[in-house]
Amino acid sequence: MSEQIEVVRFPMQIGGKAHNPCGGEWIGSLNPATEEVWAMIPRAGAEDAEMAAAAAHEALRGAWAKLTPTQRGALMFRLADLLERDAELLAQLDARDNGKPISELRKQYAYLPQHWRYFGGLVDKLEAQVIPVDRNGVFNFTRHEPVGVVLAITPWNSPLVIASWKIAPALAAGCTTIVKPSEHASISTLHFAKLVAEAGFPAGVVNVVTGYGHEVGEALVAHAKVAKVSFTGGEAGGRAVSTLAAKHLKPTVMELGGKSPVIVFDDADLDRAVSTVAAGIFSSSGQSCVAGSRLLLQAGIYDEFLRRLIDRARAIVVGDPLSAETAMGPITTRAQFETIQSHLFDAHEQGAICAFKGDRSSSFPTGGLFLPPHIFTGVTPLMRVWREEVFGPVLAVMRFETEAEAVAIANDSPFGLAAGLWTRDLDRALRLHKELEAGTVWINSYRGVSSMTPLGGFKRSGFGRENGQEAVREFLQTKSVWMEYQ
Ligand code: TXE
Repeated sequence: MSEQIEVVRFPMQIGGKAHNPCGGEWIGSLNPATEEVWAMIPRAGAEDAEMAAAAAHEALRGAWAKLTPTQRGALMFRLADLLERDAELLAQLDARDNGKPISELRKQYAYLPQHWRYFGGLVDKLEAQVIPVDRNGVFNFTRHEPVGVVLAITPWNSPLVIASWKIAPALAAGCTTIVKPSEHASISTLHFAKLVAEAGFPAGVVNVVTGYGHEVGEALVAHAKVAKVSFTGGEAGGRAVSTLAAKHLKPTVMELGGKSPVIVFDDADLDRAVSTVAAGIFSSSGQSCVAGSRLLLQAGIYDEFLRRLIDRARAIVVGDPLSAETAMGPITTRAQFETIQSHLFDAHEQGAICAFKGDRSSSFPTGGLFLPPHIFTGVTPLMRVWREEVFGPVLAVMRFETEAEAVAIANDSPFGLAAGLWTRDLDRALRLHKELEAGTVWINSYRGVSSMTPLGGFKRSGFGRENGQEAVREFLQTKSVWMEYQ
């Protein structure tokens, strides 16, 4: 803690200006690789929330609405250029703030400008309808209007990417925004807010307010000027936010994680499947909403697949997130680290067999929130490691015999975010993708995400969609206009 004197303070951005917390309090942001404070973020409260809501609301009917859609799109393109310019800086910030490996961050930030260009390109293509209503002398048409001020509440695992999944379509719809990033990883979003100002967006279009969920987060959710909330995070936070939003009759988009199954049939391309299954669970140290954390192997390939998967997992370098060779960095927060430890403890207690436990790179100094990859076999359907989201590098494996059995096991979960399917049999792929209860199904692939196609959950994984044109529709409301003539 003595290091705090050295660390940089990152102000919020409200109404186009740098803004320090009204209450004067700051939160230390920890580098999970060292568990030392490396930066300070504002601990915002109700007064800051009020200022952000006022700024966003003023811009909604004011400067933002006065621009033509094409002009709004042009600003989003300019922002994309700045994101391209600062991609390496943003990757470096996140690597320190949430511990994601730099190699993975560089890929994310190389793609992010394209995301902004996709939504910037949609702004002036939101066409509405002329409806031939069943009356004479009536001209009826629809308009798509922005829902209002959108609050984006984001988690720590991919802070700016997930914020962009929410803000870019909201801006494309003509909304203004307030982002409340996770208190554990706010820095890249705070830097992003500076780029928004540099791009020339009118003041108040994007505001970033940092602090704790139960403090400023709740103040923002309840605020009368906030029209809709888009949330990504855990089930407890999601339930608190959607309950509060419901109390104020506010709609929400919820992305709440999962326990996604990956089914590998005997006829699968094992080389591709093994490396993709490993990346699907161990990338980001398993701290990914779509992590493929339940592996179902058909009996004929079970032993061989497991052997190859263990070889693959053994080759994963766990260590310094800033090293280009690192494939797995630390767990982002101590609370999450301890949650994962409790899952590991319960897995052993409930009789699962730890078929593999990896090791961290010997070149990395001790300390930090590092956890190696774990693979459990001998898992049964009621075990916690099979049912609950671990959000860590922990894979649970089960054997199956038939197609019907695989689908039944896969669907026996309260979650429904994603599912993977490995087979060379086209008939089977076409049959089964419909059976799987998941918002995304990857066939002979896993974890592909694009700005252009919707992402979201079935069942308790959430509701509403991010990405694709559906994401813009989340932030539009339709007006029906009637004109009579003689
Ligand atoms: O997330 P939280 P946590 C899962 C994962 C993990 C668990 C908890 O299983 O173990 O969630 O993680 C804000 N009002 N995922 O506790 O609390 C909070 O400040 C307003 C899945 O870190 O859900 C942060 O900005 N805001 C996941 C955001 O919600 C509130 C990604 C997410 O934090 C709030 C991360 C409140 N009452 C964790 N409570 C995914 N879906 O990808 C919290 N927040």
